[in-house]
Amino acid sequence: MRVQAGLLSIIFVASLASASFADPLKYDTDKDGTLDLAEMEAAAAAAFDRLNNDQDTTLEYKEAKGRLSEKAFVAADPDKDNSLTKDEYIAMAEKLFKAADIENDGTLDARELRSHAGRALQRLLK
Ligand SMILES: [Ca+2]
Ligand SMILES: [Ca+2]
Ligand SMILES: [Ca+2]
Ligand SMILES: [Ca+2]
Repeated sequence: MRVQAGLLSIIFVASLASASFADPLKYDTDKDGTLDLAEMEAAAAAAFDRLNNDQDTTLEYKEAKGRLSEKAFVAADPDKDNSLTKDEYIAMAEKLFKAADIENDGTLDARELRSHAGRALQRLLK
């Protein structure tokens, strides 16, 4: 049992490591080394369409599962209809973008994308 638990924790650590080494700038479509707001919004809109399995106009919690916590989902849903429109999804991504933009220069570099807010943002763009 002890050996198995040790092995599991190694697998867990390995998967965390590979997640943090994923290219944080893959949404940098103009390849200038930073993610600007337009690039982020395009990535968020594309992610919304990918996640929206039933092809309606909103994302339900089960469709968004794994991308954001239940608390974040509620915070992103100001009209409290238990679903996120594309505008609500992008507005939430914008908030994280601004929180991650530590230098406040309107773009996110690789270091800012690795911040807590930057990583939360990346989960929304996947
Ligand atoms: Ca860019
Ligand atoms: Ca839906
Ligand atoms: Ca809503
Ligand atoms: Ca910045």
